[in-house]
Amino acid sequence: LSALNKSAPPTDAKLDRCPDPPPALVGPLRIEFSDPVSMDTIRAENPNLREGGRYKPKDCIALQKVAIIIPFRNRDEHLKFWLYYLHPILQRQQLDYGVYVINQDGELTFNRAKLFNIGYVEALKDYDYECFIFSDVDLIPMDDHNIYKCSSQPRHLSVAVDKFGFSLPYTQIFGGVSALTKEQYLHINGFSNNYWGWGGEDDDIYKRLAFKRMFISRPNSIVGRYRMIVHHRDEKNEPNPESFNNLMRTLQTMNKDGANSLVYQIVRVEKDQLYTKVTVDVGKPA
Ligand code: NAG
Repeated sequence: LSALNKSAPPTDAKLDRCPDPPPALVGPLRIEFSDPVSMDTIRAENPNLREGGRYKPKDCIALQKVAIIIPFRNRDEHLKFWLYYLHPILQRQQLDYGVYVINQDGELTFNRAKLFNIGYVEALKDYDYECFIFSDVDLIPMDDHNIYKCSSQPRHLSVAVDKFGFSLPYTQIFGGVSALTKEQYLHINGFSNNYWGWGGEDDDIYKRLAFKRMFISRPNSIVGRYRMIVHHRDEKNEPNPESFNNLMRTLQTMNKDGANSLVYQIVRVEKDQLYTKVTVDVGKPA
């Protein structure tokens, strides 16, 4: 028996927790979108990913298990840049992570926050994630010290986007890229399912957090720099005329509109080396 024990391969239990901060970070990154990248190139450059866009460090135990949730429709070119830039960063950050692209099926009005709620549920079917990064597909961090993990307070990561002159457009903004632990997410009953079209759903999340007496943590505006891929407003994602009305009622509606009222249909689930893509029917405005 003791001979057997000696030859047993090392198990996870023998690994230490990964160091904080991660030792392989490089700092500022050059991000550009002039040359298109191919999926095969990205796959070849990320040989350590497992099916579904999953990764965990080999030599240490990751500090957090992180699901990255990307709401999506018809943005394949953006997704390629996102995967090309983010996978190497996330591996240097030594996270135990998975990438979930939540693809809204059909041509009806887009619903970003509902896609986030769906991503939360679908990711937890795979793994015991404890941190959720909610990210637009067109935002790429310019410094790998901007760690894609959660904090003791909800965290807003995209603090200095080039589109807004590398500064916050207003202090309560929670859109772009943000991070909530499972507990923080559940404490606010997830996000509203009732914001159809562009705008306001992120302000609703901010209000939920504020009503629950949480505050926003952020990296500084150097580490928090981002590039946004320039694009036109998508069809069927027009500015939502209801959003200001909805935002007046967040306090009254948040306990019945959110994670506890989420209804959707799965159309298909695809596992690629670089991501898990869940195509869903989110329905339409009531
Ligand atoms: C605000 C939008 C918000 C968006 C931000 C930055 C509303 C009520 N709020 O005006 O969703 O993230 O601009 O573009 O539309």
